[in-house]
This record gives sequence, structure tokens and C-alpha cells, in this order.
Amino acid sequence: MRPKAGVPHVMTRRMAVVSAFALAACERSGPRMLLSSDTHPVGYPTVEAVTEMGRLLEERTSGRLGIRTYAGGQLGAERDTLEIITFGGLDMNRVFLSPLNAIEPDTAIPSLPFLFQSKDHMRRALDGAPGRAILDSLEKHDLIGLCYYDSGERCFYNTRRPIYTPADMKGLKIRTPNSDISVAMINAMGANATPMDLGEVYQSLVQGVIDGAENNWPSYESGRHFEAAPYYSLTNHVMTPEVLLMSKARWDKLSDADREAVMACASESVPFMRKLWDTRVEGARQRLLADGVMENDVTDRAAFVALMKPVYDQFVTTPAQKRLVAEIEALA
Ligand code: GTR
Repeated sequence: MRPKAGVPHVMTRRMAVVSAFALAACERSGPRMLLSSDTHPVGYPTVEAVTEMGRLLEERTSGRLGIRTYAGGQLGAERDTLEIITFGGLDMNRVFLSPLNAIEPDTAIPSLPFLFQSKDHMRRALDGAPGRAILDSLEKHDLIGLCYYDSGERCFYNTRRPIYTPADMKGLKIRTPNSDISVAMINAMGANATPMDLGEVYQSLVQGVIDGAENNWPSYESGRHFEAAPYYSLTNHVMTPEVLLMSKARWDKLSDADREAVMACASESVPFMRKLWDTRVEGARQRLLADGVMENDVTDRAAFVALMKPVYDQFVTTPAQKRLVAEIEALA
């Protein structure tokens, strides 16, 4: 599998901020469109879900409110767009939960390794009180958590060898999202964590800057990481979700009725997304296996789990965090 031309481009942070403001200035003069950003391209389930939410919102508000999504990282990497939305330069942002860890420590809880026992467990916990409490913890940071979307089970993939046990991780340079808990988890497994933005992963794999990364099947396919890193090992170590955010500045300007409509439409987009997601996961896996990706089961999952105690000790420290973990575990 040879890398193809046309690698995803990397935008500098300054470029991202400037373009977001330019766009915001143009768009604000038109109909009341909420500007939303996503690092994934059109067609990816998160992008389609926010588009569906926009359709529902227009319907429900008789065209007064809608959503315009800038997909494919047009407005920058998730770290950049998070910065922009926090100071109100963007209305909405679909991001992975991990980059929010630096803003609000409680958002690290759903990223605890091996916390969720199944997809149903994860959905129950995030749809229930623990999930809502974590979304609500964002308000003090000027962000409104609208809903979670699925991001599936993340697995390791690399350019060198299948991973069966933690010993196989030794010495591998593994890209992680920009999140302390991801870094701690991967280092605790014996690899060398290298945080970077998603848009840089493909090139870094091709150039040998990193040996591997971890993600779900759809992102592994969509970012074409499989072309360089064909060993996909089913560690299923985390089920960190995606999250859809609104800037508090924009939220505060909405009437009560419009806020209710935004929340309701966000909630309704969740089952829509999950349906697309489940189909996409299986489709991506089948396509990639047919294309030569080598998938393997890990032989010793318990050995990975055993190494995670220091990660829990480091990231579950306050009584509130301990309660959240216990509540989530009770929903298994
Ligand atoms: C993907 C997620 C992205 C991005 C990425 C990552 O699964 O959908 O939002 O954060 O993971 O690894 O950075």
C-alpha cells in the first residue's frame, strides 16, 4: 500500500484564527446561521449529524436559525477551533472530547482506559446523569455542551508489527491526541507518546516521525493512515466520545425557546449519528481488510488493563471524579 499524493494540509494556528474571524464577519450579515466547525470531511458521520441538526433547527424555528458547517478542518485543528469558540469567534464546534481535558479535568473521565465495558454501556453512561454532569462542567469555561456523538472503540495501528501484548508496544512512537490522559495511558503501556494534531498524523507516519497512532476504523480510513500503518490491533482501549459545543456568548443571546430548540435538535441528531456511525465502522473495516490491512486480536487484554492503575490514580483524584467513575461503572 503506497501513500497517495494529496496529504491533508496543515493549517497554522494564526491562519485558522484569521479565517474564522473573516468567515464570522461575512456570515453574520446573512440569515441567522450558527457557524460550526469540524475537522472531519463532508460525509463523515459527525459532519452529517450536525448538518441534520441544522435541517431540524430550520424546520423547528421556521427558518430563523440554521447551521453552516465548515468541514475538513477548514478553520483549523481542534485545539485552534476550541480556542476560537471559547472567545466567541465561532458558534459551534464538533470536537473529540480529549482536547477539552486541558480546559476541564472532568472531561478526562470518559477517556479512562477500559472504563466502558461495551458500546451500550458507553451510550447509557453518556446519555445519563454522568454524561450530562460532564457536559455541564464546561459552562464555567464559556462552553455549552450540547450532546455527545459516538467515536467508537479506539485501537492501535502502526507501521511495524501487530500488537498482542504490552511488550509489543515497547519503543514504538505512538501519536496521541493533545491530552494528558492519552499521553499517560500510552506511556504506561510501554510506548512513547507523541501528541500532535490529527491533520499531521498521515505525513508523520509516512515520514517515520511516528510508528503508529490509535483511533477508530472510520478515522483510520478517512485520514488514510492505513496506507502507511497496516497493522491494526484490536486493543479497544478507550471509547472517548465526540462532543458538540456551542459558545456561551452565542447561547446567551438566544431566547429561551431557541435554546430549547437547539438542545432538542442536538439530541435528535444523536440517534441519527449513531446509525450512520455503526454502518460506517463496519464499512470502513470491511473495505480496509479487503485492501490489505492486517487486523489482530490482542492475546492478553488483562495485561493492558493491569498497567492502567497509575492512570486512574493520576486522573481520578477529586471526590466528584471518584463519584462519576463509580456511577459510570454501576451502569455497566
Ligand atoms: C477522531 C475524532 C477527531 C479527532 C481524532 C484524533 O476519532 O473524530 O475529532 O480528535 O480522533 O485522534 O485527534
